[in-house]
Amino acid sequence: MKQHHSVQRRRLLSIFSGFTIAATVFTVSTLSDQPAVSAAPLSQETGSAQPTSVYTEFTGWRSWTPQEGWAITHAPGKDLTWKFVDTPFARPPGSDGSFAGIYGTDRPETAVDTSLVSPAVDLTGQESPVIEFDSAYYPYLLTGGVELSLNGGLTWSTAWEGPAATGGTRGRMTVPIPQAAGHLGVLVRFHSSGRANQYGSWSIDNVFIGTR
Ligand SMILES: [Ca+2]
Repeated sequence: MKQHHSVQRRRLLSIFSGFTIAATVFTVSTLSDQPAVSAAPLSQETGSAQPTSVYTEFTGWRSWTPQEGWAITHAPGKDLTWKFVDTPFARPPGSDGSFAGIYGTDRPETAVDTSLVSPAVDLTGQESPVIEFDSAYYPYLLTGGVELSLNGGLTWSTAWEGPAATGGTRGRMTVPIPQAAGHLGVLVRFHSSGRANQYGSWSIDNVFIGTR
């Protein structure tokens, strides 16, 4: 078992060169809770096994344990991260059961730089893919955005930026991602940074990636 883990880690690190620290977090959290088959969703080698869409309701997910090929990453020293909860507080419209959230009340005045990263999606043959998600976004000192990677997590580009509206923004978001059309191994991450305070939070549920 030990030997198997080390093999998986080397493979992930090679995919994530330039992204070493976050890749280590990903590897540890994934391998401790997931079967090995879903520990390498980012590899181009396994492209034929990538789903052509992802739909995740986070049902039954708890605390800091992602499932189904999702991962949580955070920058060193910044330890307020995404977590999975089932609570009325900050629940997005359209959400039920568990959802994913970041809450400044958990660690006020903490610096934040965390992402909830999707499994790799095969968008070859798709001309008009989208990302959809239910969102309750109250930024205050936080910022939030949805980012795309077309190279296994080496670089990311912004697909959606959380609006700076006073009082927050709630509802189902639809984000066209024509820049990812035709690509294999597309990764989507929900990235939040900034500082936590008692008002800032971002919650998401019912994430879809693919073509409707
Ligand atoms: Ca849910």
